[in-house]
Amino acid sequence: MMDRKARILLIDPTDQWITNNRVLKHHDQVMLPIGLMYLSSYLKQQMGDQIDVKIVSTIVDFNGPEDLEELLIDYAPDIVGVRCVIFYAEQVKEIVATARQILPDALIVAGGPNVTFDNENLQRNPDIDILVEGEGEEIFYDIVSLFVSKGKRTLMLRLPLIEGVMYKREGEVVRNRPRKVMQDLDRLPIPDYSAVDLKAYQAFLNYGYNRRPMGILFTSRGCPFKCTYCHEVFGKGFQARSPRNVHAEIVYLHDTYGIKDFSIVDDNFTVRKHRVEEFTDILINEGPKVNLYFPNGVRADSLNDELLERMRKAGTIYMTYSLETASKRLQKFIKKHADIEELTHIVKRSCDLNIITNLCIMVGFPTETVQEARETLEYYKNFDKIVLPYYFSVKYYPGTEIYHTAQNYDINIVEDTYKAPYHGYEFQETPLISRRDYEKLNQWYLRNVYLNSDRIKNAVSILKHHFDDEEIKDMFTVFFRRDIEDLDRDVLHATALAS
Ligand code: B12
Ligand code: SF4
Repeated sequence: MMDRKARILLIDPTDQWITNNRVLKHHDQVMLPIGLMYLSSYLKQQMGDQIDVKIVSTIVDFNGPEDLEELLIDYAPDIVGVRCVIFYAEQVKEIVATARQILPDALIVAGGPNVTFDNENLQRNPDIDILVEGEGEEIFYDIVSLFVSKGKRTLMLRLPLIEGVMYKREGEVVRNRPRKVMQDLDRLPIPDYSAVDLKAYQAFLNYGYNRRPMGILFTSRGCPFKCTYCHEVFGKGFQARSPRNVHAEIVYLHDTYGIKDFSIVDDNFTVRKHRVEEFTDILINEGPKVNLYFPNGVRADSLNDELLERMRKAGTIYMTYSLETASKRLQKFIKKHADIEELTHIVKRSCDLNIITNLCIMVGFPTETVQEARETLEYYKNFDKIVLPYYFSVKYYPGTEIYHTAQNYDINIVEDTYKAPYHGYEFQETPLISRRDYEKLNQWYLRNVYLNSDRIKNAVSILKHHFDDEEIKDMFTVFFRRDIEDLDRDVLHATALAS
């Protein structure tokens, strides 16, 4: 048993993602590290004052590697926990190596989506003691409580008894049985907002591209659909928190921190209509008055006019729909099975309700032809009020079905393409769509969709319902990757000239 509080440092590697530009660094989008905040609140609920937790996000809290070194020396954590997303694999490697060098005896644990899909992590990062797969709360608690009560040596010896971990034994990676996903999510405490500095996050753009303090809500885990390009961080079931439980979180964050803007980042929020109805009813009837954002792809075919209007009434101002492809053949092939007509209707309705409406499409699926890709891009002609007409290249992430079946379609996966941002130009070539084809499609899209002056004019007028001019300028600084000083001159007039 330790005779003082155990110090736990949790790190979210989040270097620049969108802007990739030091001058525009503060126009990068950063989300609160909600996964780590869940770990912290769960540990505090179970262990009370036996522990002290610090959470840092590298882009927010560090200006360079020396800041990490200083923190490791000053705080001297007993346990260092790192979240791994594939994009930051190199950053994770550096963080872990630095931690081991400065703190040779610390326990180093890694978790997060990339661990779940890439168990070579341990071979590549020998300084990691334990990898945690999938949901982390219960597993991390088992690890920390054993560490605190019995010390690192005993913990390492008892690892075979802990479900959901990977570790090395005599040079070999051992992967224990995975842990079952949590069924009753209502018993999870509210993520630990006391462990982060909300003000520091406001120096960056939040998940709605503004600088308001933003609460992040994860109201369900898992998704029952089987889209071939998608992950399975929380399994193929659907575990949902009750609407009352989610409402209590909103009230708490609103009353305690004055948060009025909330992003719901579930994989599939609308899968159970009655849950959405109950949740929106509670918010409409009991308040508080808040703005709801859905920045992840929502399936439009799980909505209808009535439900959408109810969501609007409950405060929804920002909706992102996921279509991915306008080809019915590919919808079937990628197992998305989205109803394209229904989506077209809901997206238009959403714009007419003055909701900031975004749509996601992707190009580069196995078997997709250039003609099909072009038809998907031309699908954007159905709309003239979309604020963010996203256009991504398909990323073949480890752990997904398209990754495992790529060789059946003669696709040689290039690691650099799936480690790149969705909106970068790194394209995974297929035998049917070359990089050159992709560049041409991209040019067509930029000219006809992204820089279309009518669309932008309409988008700005919808944005003005919810944001002030400064906030809209911030958004367009990201969209155009250059400083926007004057909305009329630098956005409306500039796009009119381009088209
Ligand atoms: C919101 C979101 C974003 C947001 C916020 C980014 C962020 N920091 O997460 C934005 C839009 C910025 C984003 C961007 C990207 N994202 Co994203 N994103 C998500 C999404 C939908 C939710 C993330 C989330 O908050 N989950 C909720 C919390 C509770 O879960 P969690 O963080 O995973 O934490 C739990 C466990 O993983 C574990 N855990 C996590 N860390 C640790 C650490 C330790 C020590 C332990 C013990 C446990 C542990 O315990 C936590 C509690 O249970 C996920 C999908 C998903 N369902 O998770 C994709 C996801 C994480 N994103 C993904 C990707 C690829 C990206 C991008 C790299 C895309 C790109 N190519 O540009 C960028 C990266 C940029 C960035 N800054 O991170 C992939 C990751 C795949 C992988 N193998 O790494 C996912 C899984 C989706 C997918 N396509 O498959 N994303
Ligand atoms: S893409 Fe969306 S609907 Fe498809 S499996 Fe992933 S989360 Fe579910």
